[in-house]
Amino acid sequence: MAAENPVERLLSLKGEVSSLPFPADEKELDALRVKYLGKKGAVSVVSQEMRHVPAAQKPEAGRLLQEIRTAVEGLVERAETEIKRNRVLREIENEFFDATLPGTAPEFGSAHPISAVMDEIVDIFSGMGFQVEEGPETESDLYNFEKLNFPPEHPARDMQDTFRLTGVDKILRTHTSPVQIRAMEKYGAPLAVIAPGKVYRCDADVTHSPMFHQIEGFVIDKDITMGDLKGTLQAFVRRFYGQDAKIRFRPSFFPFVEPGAEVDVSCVLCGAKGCRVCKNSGWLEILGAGMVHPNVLSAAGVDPNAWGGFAFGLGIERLAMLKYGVDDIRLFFENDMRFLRQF
Ligand code: FA5
Repeated sequence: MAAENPVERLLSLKGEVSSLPFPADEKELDALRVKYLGKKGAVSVVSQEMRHVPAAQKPEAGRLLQEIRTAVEGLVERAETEIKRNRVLREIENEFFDATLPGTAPEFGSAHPISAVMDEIVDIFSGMGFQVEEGPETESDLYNFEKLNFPPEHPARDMQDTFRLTGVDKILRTHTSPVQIRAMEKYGAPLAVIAPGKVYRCDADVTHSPMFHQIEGFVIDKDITMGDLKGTLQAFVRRFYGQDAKIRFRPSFFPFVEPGAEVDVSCVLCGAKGCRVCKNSGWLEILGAGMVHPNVLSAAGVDPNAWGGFAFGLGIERLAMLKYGVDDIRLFFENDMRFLRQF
């Protein structure tokens, strides 16, 4: 441009650009883009040469350059839109759509057996007058252990292999019993509560899973006896497994009850004759229970001299295993459709 009159050169480029044909397809559009806007394209070249334009002609040259650039960019943009629109129209024309073809039927799902068993148990206890409460799955040591009468450093804490969270002073709750404290603190006495939920323990084999479900149940009132506990559990088991189901209490220890018991149900799969699931004993342990310890009532702000109560904690997977004859707890969590479809 330095040799020619720059303004004339720009004027001729402007003339050329204003009569450019409209690109018919992507190939022509690309060629146009490269020819004018590419690194070595006409517009780029004249832009670089602007520095050689004499000062007096600079304003005129700058304006012309801007007009040229706007014209080319505008053409490219209109061509892009038009070409894209034509492509879509062609696709629609070529597409065949038969609205009379049958659709794909959606697969019907059903509740997971653990959810179904939980719902059924909650229904049974709701019918007896228990209210449903929930508590947090990440718990403090205070609610999971201390207020439940587990003294600090007491070996009873080892009974429940605890997952501790790093960086915060929290654990994953090992049982639903902390909801006893939370509910008593919230409502006081008298009270009848069931608390379903997930619990976690570092434990895994055919009858133990690191995440499993419990339902806590407890009643706080005046003159509550072990007979009330037994009657409530017997009524529940009959509703859940049928009229022939029996329960038996075995003495056991939990720091938050006194006396404490483990409760077995007669094996409904073999009619208590002995089978693989009940390990030929005719009985299967399904829950822990007992009379609420006075220290627990005090820790939750309930006067142990005025009130008493019973509590129990059911393992849902165990109840489901017995109900459906499942002999490996892990089947519930593997999500194998061949297993789940049976329910
Ligand atoms: C407790 O968790 C007590 N909180 C229960 C309780 C509540 C006692 C109120 C007294 C009063 P335990 O650790 O035994 O107790 O667990 C209760 C039930 O959960 C067991 O009977 C069993 O059915 C189930 N269970 C325990 N560990 C596992 C596990 N790893 N996987 C699946 N089920 C389990």
